[in-house]
Amino acid sequence: MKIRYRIALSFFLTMMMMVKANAQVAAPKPYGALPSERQLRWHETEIYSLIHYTPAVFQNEERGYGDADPNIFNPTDFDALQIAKAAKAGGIRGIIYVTKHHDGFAMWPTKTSPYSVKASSWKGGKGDVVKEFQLATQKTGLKLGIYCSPWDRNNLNYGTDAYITDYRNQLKELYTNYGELFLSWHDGANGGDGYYGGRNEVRKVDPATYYRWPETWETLTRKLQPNAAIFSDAGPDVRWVGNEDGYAPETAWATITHKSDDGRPSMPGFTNTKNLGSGDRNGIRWIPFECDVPLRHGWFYHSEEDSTVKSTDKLFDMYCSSVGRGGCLDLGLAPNKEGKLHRNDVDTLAKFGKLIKAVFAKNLANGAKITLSSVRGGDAKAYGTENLIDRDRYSYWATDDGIHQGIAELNFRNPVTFSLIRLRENIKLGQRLDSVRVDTYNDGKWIQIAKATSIGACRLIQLHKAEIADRLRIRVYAPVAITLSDIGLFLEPKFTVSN
Ligand code: FUL
Repeated sequence: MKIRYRIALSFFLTMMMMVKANAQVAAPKPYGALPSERQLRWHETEIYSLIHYTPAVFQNEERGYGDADPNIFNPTDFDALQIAKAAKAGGIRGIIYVTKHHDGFAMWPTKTSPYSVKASSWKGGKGDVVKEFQLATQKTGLKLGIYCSPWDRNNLNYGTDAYITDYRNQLKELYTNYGELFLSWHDGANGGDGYYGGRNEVRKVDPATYYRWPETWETLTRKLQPNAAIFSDAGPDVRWVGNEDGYAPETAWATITHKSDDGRPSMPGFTNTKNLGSGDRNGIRWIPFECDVPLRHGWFYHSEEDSTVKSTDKLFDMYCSSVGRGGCLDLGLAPNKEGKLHRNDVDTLAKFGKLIKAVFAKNLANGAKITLSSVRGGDAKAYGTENLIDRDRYSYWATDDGIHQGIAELNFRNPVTFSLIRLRENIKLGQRLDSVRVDTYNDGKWIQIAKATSIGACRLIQLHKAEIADRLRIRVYAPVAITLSDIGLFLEPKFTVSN
């Protein structure tokens, strides 16, 4: 009996699967450059934090020269968990620890250089800050990434091949001993004055060739950390937005065609920065941007900057102009000499986290009856309205191949009040949409209240005032079949206060 029942059940399930497979109209062909799996995971991360904590804090500097006595690094109560918990409360999903800044001091006991935590009296030379961040991220469920500065103002060999060997060995240690990394962060600081083993001189390198980045990434990063996205101004997975203010331009495509000024391939610190922010419509590579900005004035802690912690309103604005323009927000955190985040930073992060939760708690579009101008192959289940309001970033509304414009109309039983519109594309199918227009229906006519280009992974349109509507339409335009994954309408708490 039992067996017969099982056979019947599996027959039924197989039939159901076949029916479903037959009913499904083929998905639209992907358009243009596409994100890799590791880039998809990166997009989903949305907010992460670069953490600067090296001897520079104890010198009250933003850039150590490379000659600090290792004993200067001596936090009285370093607490990676306090930092990770505060970050998590702020809605941050990953941290990137600066394992070595330009001063060359390694925050883990590297075998490549005597200039590291091993040489300090902190924890009797047995400490490992990178390990402590790894454990703290594991406990709090955050992702971990690393930044190991290629410019090293301490190393005698900086500028020669011998240093590249050291640098690669440093990456190897970091890629091997600290678990899975979500991001390998690289910048374009390429030499200048420094201690350099006591030579105290200026060293310049050719940024296009010195580091041999493609080889490093291929032989180390991709092999040892295949899921880590690689960030630098030139990509290859994530590009710099071109400023450290936390804002992407209004139009910012995830695709870009990089150029360097002299025609050689672009490298970190050797990229034409003109289109870093905007990207290029139909650019040849999918290299979305991150907006890096410190929570306080500087990247490192300075007590005199305790009052410069950004306000939650400012942070929310930056969130809308980074994540809300299809990128990620990389919010710099700066632990103090004690080894913790100052209470001003902790409080602000907590408030910001609460604000984000409150804003996105309720998608008002959920209450709407949605009508679509057309649905791909008439297959409402696969490509219809439900896909627009579920929480799945990759389910979507689609039109037939020949249809390059579409309208989604939302009708509400009672008028809704909103101040923020969220749209997403299913980026697995590329960045298809050219533009979008949003209208509300008032006094017998449609009135345009917002428009945007570059939608991508996420587009937040801040209206800066509350709109009230019982009918709203979203018009989308593309050079290929329309696809749209998400419609969200939200109200920022500041607009709920009625006078
Ligand atoms: C830059 C560095 O020069 C700064 O010191 C800081 O680390 C910032 C995040 O990246 O390239």
